[in-house]
Amino acid sequence: MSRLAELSPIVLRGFEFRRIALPLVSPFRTSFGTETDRDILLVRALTDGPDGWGECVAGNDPLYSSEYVDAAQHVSVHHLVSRIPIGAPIHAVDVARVLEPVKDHRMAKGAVEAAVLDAQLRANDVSFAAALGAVRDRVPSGVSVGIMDTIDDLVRVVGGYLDDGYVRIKLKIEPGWDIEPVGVIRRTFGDSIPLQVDANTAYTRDDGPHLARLDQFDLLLIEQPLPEDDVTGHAIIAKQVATAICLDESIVSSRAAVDAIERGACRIINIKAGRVGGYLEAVAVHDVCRERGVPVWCGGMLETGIGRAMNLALAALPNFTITGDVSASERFWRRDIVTDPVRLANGHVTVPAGSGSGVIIDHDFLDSVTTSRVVVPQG
Ligand code: SMG
Ligand code: MG
Repeated sequence: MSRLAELSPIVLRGFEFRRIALPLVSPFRTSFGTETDRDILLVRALTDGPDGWGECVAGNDPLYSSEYVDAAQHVSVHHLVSRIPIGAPIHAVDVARVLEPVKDHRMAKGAVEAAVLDAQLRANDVSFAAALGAVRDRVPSGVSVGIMDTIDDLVRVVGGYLDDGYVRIKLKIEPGWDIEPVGVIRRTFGDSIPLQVDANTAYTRDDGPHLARLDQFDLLLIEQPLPEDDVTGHAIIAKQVATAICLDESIVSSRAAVDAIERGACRIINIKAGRVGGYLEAVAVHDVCRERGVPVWCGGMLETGIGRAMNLALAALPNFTITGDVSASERFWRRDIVTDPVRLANGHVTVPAGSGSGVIIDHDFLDSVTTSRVVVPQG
């Protein structure tokens, strides 16, 4: 049972927007581009009690979706936080409604809501997991593997993650990097490895017969083969391939989830809080999927320890029955901005149990990677 309704409100003094620069341990290549460094927007909800922290998952460039980090900060500073009452009692469950008149910008809204929710949960000494309705204290950990220069590189990298203990492998695919690499991984590591692929919208409605060639590899799912606005196209592809279609980019709200399910566009849904406008809407997506018998899993957006901790709370909800992209911090970062980064143990990661997101910010390191800071309203 979720404990959101029982929380006492908090009073905000304002927000801090902080940008940090963090290099990835290795380049991450998808069908839309290669990332080597992240420019991350963090939102801090300032209170007279504990502050709250939210992480915006918008990328450096508008390639995964139309959102990108400069735009997220601009809309947050100029259009979002001015709508949130300062100096008066507020409840995190009201944030989404207050921000609703602003169209889209879900990653920005999600980060603002997460910061307020974290502050409110810390003030109430309630964990994200308890607030969202988690039913597990650890979850199995899957890893997402980028497109490589060579198949030998891919075999080496996947082998390393399996040695680390990851219990599920997701391979990024694109036209020209699909049937062959997936086949080699299946043959090299055997039939028992849980394996899935993610196209990040790289295919077209004509590619059904080609994608059906992946059926021979007994994949858990094919994630987002077509553009995000082509729900009907996914329903067409779903009839041509035996492997389950899973949607990521297309699912921007619980309403979009219901629509995609009812139109037969997917049998599985990837939930990312940032993509749907926050953790509370993410729970709503979870609930509509659960009511319709559609299993979900928790996606990742290369988060630091802040977003990673909140994702783990979400991934512990009952309908998260498929292993998610909830990897250890060291998958992406040499050093995290929290004192106790997510670690892998026996293929699982632990759901934080402390107040709020449960993380403690490593302020010295955070300050050392900070590239800018803005406080609103200016005091
Ligand atoms: O955080 O483990 C992670 C990354 C998982 O592959 C991942 N995310 O479409 O699902 C996805 C991608 C988006 C990454 S944006 C560069
Ligand atoms: Mg995806």
